[in-house]
Amino acid sequence: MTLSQIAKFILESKKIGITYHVSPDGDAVGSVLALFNALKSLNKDCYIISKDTLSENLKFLKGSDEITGEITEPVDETDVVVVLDCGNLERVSANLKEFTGTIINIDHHLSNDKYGDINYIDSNAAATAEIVFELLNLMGISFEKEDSVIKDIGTCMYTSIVTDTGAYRHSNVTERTHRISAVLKKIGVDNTFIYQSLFDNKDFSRIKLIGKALSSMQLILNGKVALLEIDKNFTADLGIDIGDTSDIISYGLQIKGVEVTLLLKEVEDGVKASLRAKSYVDVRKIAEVFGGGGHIRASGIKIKNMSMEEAKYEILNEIQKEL
Ligand SMILES: [Mn+2]
Repeated sequence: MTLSQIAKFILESKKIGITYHVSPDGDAVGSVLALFNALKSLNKDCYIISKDTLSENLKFLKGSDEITGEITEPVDETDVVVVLDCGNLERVSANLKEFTGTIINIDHHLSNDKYGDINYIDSNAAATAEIVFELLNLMGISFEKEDSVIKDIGTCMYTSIVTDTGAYRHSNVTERTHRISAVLKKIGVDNTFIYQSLFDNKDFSRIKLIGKALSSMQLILNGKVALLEIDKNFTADLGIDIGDTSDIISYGLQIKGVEVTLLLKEVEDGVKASLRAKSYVDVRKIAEVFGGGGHIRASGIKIKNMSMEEAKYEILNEIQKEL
């Protein structure tokens, strides 16, 4: 189905659930809230499904108070569920097992499983919000005039783009990314406010935690790999959960000569690994060896029933092959 047909299909639906991937990041949340606010402005019956609650730094987005973590499956009479920014069914932040309506899967992950009844995957999009921007245009939402509704929708999408491009520094940025950003800037979206809300808004304890993580960082494989290991006891003395680690892992790539950063986090039933590459290693390929996925320069893995030591050995072995 073309995006234009998908736009029409959504507009012809009666009750629309919208969801994203578990542990939603700025792209997931921004994309979902952009679509939610847009459909509301068109007087459509829609709502957000989310097993997750939101991190504090995303609560400035319009509609974020709708995300309570309490609606975890489609409500009665829902005919369509739109899943945004999620590569596979296991990672959807909604229980869709009993759902008999239509699942629309809109995403930009190259490793997307095409689990929807309708799938629209554009891996050239730096953020899922780039696809949502086109979808909303096709729904007749105008980004010409500056009003508060359209500015709120734009703020959601700009947040998505800033998040997934590392504030425009990653190689996924295209001419389209800047063109959409320019349109959003023109309708009054406040880029400084968004950046500061997202990144310059941390608790002091978070900075201390980053410091602790960085002080244990190691450089290995001839200085090409930065390794961060976070075991279960890591935050015990700080009394806080480590949560999302994307801010921590990005430090590894700031080091001269480093190509890959590997962050290992010990969890209840195994190990979570995050990988980032600077310029040539395909970390999505490495993640797929272990059943994970993501993007070429940013990917993730969840390995069950494996110790940190084993996971480290296995993943570093794969990284070494690509260096
Ligand atoms: Mn994304």
